[in-house]
Amino acid sequence: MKLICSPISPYARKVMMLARLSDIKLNEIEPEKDGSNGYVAGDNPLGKIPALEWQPGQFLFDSPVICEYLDSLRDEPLLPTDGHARFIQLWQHALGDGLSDAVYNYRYETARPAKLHWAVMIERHDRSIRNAIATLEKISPWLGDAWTYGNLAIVCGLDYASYRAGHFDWRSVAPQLAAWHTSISDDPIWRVTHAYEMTAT
Ligand SMILES: N[C@@H](CCC(=O)N[C@@H](CS)C(=O)NCC(=O)O)C(=O)O
Repeated sequence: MKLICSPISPYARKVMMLARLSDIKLNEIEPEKDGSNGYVAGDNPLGKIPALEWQPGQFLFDSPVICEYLDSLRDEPLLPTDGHARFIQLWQHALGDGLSDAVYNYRYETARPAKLHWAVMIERHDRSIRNAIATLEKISPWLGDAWTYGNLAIVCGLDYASYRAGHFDWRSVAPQLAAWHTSISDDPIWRVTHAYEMTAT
């Protein structure tokens, strides 16, 4: 299967990690952006990555949908079928993705020329980043040391925050979360998909 992706995208990286974790070999293709159309290579009408060609010429998106699909191919899916445990994982996954969303939005607000900055929106996204970190710090004792459905999104969100929202040193306000992140990141799957040092600008 072809995956249109880049490890810089926390959403795509999450999919790349799950595929490696599940021994699913994907043909990973890094697309070029096409102006205001975004990424067109994946035939995603929204112009975004990741997109997975799961049937010839048919692409799945967005990343939670791709993750559920890949997870369903596993002998033992990460996402529990049982109601409560399942929704805890989906909630954690959404929190990790939500952190990535806030960082992404913050980044694009602050990347504009200074005269176009909209202080209210910058503060709005910054607030979401800080609140997501505060919530993650509270739940960090329960996250566990395995790659769960939720943990994949949370780790990708945290790394993306370090990369694109460096104005906020989340480790200094969330020491338990920082310790958890350090221990779960000591893993080849984390290392081979971590592209930020090479490309940081
Ligand atoms: N909710 C989507 C978000 C995907 C997304 O925003 N991807 C960004 C890369 S990090 C993108 O493709 N941006 C290109 C654009 O919007 O032009 C998902 O989970 O897949």
